[in-house]
Amino acid sequence: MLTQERPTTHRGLLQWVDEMARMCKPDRIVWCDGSAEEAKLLTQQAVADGVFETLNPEKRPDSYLHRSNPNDVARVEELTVICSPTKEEAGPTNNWMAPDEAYRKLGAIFDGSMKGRTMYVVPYIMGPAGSPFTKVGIELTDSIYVALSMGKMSRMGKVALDRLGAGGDFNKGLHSVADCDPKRRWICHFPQDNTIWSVGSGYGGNALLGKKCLALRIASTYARREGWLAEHMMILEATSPEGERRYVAAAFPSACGKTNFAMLVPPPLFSGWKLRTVGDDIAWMRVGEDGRLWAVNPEFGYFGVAPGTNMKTNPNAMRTVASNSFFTNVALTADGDVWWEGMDGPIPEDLIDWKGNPWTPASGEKAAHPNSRFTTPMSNNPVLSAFADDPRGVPIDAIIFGGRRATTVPLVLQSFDWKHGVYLGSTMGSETTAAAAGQVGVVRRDPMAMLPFLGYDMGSYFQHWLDMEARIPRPPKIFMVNWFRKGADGRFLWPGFSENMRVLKWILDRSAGKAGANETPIGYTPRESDLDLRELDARKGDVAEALSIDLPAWTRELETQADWYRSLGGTLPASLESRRQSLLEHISRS
Ligand code: GTP
Ligand code: SPV
Ligand code: MN
Repeated sequence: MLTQERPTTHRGLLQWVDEMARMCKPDRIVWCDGSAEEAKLLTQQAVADGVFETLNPEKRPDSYLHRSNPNDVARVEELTVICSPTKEEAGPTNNWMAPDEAYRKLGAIFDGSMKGRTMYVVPYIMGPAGSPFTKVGIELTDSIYVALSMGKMSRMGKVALDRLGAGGDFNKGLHSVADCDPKRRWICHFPQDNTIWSVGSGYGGNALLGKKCLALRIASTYARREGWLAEHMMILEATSPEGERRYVAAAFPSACGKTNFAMLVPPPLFSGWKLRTVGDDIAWMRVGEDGRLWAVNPEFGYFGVAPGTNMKTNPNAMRTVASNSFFTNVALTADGDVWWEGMDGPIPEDLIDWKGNPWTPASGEKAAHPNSRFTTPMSNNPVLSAFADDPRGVPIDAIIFGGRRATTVPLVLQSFDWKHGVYLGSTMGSETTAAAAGQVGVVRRDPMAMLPFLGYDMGSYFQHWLDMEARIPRPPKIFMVNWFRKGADGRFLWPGFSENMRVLKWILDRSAGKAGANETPIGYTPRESDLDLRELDARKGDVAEALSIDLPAWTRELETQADWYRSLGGTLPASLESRRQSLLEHISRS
């Protein structure tokens, strides 16, 4: 219920809310309790305010369209800052600002930014209720869209205040859309204060502070200190026809296939397999008493890429967003439903594009923004794992790194050992996507898919990964995949999506010491005969090309990795650079 009563006796929380309200000067303060009645009232308010457009209740029950400011459609990496006490702690891959300067600079923008608006106090937990993994956050926001989205994406409201109690520690998140001016937009993280200040954007990872800001940037600093891992990884459960249940965690950069992989539907040949989603974006992993690495998904919902999602590529996502979902920057059909590029069927007539203008295919622009997204609770997912909410998490058998690489990187590669796996993750490259503002399609290093999400120095992060080996008596095996390799004519060599099951099966078999492989200078790859390729619809020669290792191309790849490693400065673990050199020598001898 909307109430002016303050539903907590936590003095630190009450004082902080008062202090932030004195700065931002909202007209009203509303404490969110996360109840269904509250969500209903806030949604009605959002519709009345024009923040949401109600979709056709027959086609898309309980669902709403949101159009963001056209200048505010993706994460902004240049404006994302780690405000640790020293620049060295943020490291060479992060933007850094001195903490007092950042508080001053953003404070000036926050000052009076909520005049005439409501400040929502949004308590939430990241992680299952009752889990030792779980962290509490409070987000103060003047965006009703953000408050409602946090209700879908996290366990929000009373559950968090209950967990916090009268004196527990919590992440202090302050968010205001302010005037949504890109020149006054900043996403600042203060790991030493467990604080996030985000201003000038209402979009996804910039504004839903539990997600990338807390669960990755801030959590990664805790993870390093406390000996665990906070990673940009999906978590997938796979039960074989024999009933063996196994788990993989996969780190692919933004818009490179995590949600799709997390909801994979096996092809008919593998119909005896049961695949279930644990998480689609973030994994927190700790060493369990049994010596294995256990993972939880700290989120409660999915903020997924809409374009390209259809009944063939990701039927489970289509079913997940069939109702009770928000859609941001997609197109609107004449009968009040949503549409995006790549959806099933013919292009509907009389579409309204993501900016709210009439659209036809002749207009030469996309109807849905390439980074348009759905927001939906995981409880909608028809293939949700029974363990998605388990406070203990799930034990990981294989870690998979993957990027979007048109050339060089084979369909799948197994590392020789943990250290080599860390090397593969640390040198991962991927073509940039629409998930972040800036140029799309240029290859950049995105180690462990964490370049935009690490809260501290990159070299120290690699050392932390290396150090984890000694802490995990029964470590997962480490693999690398690339669904995106292209032939000379520019088409994908591997059909991807449900066919990725064939690669997953090899990965699971290898992790169990079963399937065969070819030992190459850069790692183990399957021969065609090691993969189950029966009934695969692929052009002759394509799979062999997707699997192939082009040693001259790998020589160039390893040589360019030298610049990347050099750019990381003195904290780069020496063993990684020597690994790179020995791999180069290995290639030249072979
Ligand atoms: P974020 O939410 O930004 O972290 O993205 P994500 O990693 O979850 O990516 P997602 O699964 O949403 O996929 C992004 C894009 O990649 C979509 O357009 C998909 O259609 C496409 N994609 C996913 N899997 C495959 C695949 O196996 N092959 C090909 N060719 N495309 C894929
Ligand atoms: C990503 O960019 O990796 C996302 C979307 O998952 S956002 O929440 O905007 O970060
Ligand atoms: Mn992501």
